[in-house]
Amino acid sequence: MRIFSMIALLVMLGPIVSDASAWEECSYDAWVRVVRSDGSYEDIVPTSFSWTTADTIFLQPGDTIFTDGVFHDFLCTPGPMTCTLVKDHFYVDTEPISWSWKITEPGYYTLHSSTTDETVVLRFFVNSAPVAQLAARAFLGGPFDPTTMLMNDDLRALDQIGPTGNVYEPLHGLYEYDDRWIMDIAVLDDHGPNSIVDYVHVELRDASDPTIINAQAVALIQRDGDIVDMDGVSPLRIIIPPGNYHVSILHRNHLGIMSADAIPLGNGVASIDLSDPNTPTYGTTARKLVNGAACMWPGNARTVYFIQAVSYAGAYNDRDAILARIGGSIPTQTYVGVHALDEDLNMDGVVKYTGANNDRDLILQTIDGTVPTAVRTEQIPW
Ligand SMILES: [Ca+2]
Ligand SMILES: [Ca+2]
Ligand SMILES: [Ca+2]
Repeated sequence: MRIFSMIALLVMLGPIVSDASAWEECSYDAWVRVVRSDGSYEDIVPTSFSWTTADTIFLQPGDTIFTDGVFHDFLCTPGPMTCTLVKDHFYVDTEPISWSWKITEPGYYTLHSSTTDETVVLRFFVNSAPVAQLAARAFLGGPFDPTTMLMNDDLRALDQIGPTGNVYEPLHGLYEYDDRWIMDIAVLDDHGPNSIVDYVHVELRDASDPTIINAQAVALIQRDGDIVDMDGVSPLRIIIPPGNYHVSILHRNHLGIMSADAIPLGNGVASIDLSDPNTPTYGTTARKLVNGAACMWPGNARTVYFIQAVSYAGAYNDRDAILARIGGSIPTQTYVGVHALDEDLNMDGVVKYTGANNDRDLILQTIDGTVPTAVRTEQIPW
């Protein structure tokens, strides 16, 4: 959890105000407008310059606070906002001075106002960021072994997993890359069934309109299916206001899944086991049943933005991606990458088109084998 130190932004009124009427004038003239990244806004007018008055709002990067008033001086201390002077009217009390404050860290911001004899002070406090903890579980069908009921961790053992979560493009649109998604390399040591298999991508989606992605994070998945934070053991921490959310699990070469239900997040650790066939998922046959375990469908060797699918033939098919990776003409060729490769569908560290443990067969299994033109589409709403 990130806890920010208190930040104080001081707004000082002109030096000549020392009687009660001046405070009234100031409180009347001053306003604070919060403009959201989507362009919507709300005004927060301090109703009383007293420490008992506080407005608390959740702000994210992209949001901006504008202040306007008869203030004549500012002090901006380094913190989770950057400030920019928009319009400066030093020593002119009759016209407002405008500043904008760009939010650079998500969190609950509390505005307090107060006065001293000659100074109006507006202070923005940043509380600890609202962090939901999620203990989710899922299986990736490609590396899943039905005899051990664990996933293989060959990519980890072969040193093909890098220490940064920025290993692949976002699957469902843009996300802000975050320094949090870097791990200590010791996380990739052998931890038995808790060893790391790969990165996954977790989305929290809106309870009433699950096409809306409210928050997303990079996470790690252990051999036994636990989805954990960058320390390799803890429940995933996601910055989001408390509420109910659908949970989506995405992986770079599997079809993503989303919980059918919105689950409460924000108080304590929320759990959801999407490897349990009894936990309902959105859509139809969103997972592959293997020996009683519900696995994410493997075979997405080629990612096409937004609508993920596994196909064997036709435009952007996944089979051709494997063929191209091994050189394009000799099917018995194999390819061993330095880093994890999307075409390595069973995640054993080798891209293989034919023969034992080849990657191509997983595509056929996912599209049900008999009709090569069949396509399996990810069951996540758009
Ligand atoms: Ca575990
Ligand atoms: Ca595909
Ligand atoms: Ca492989």
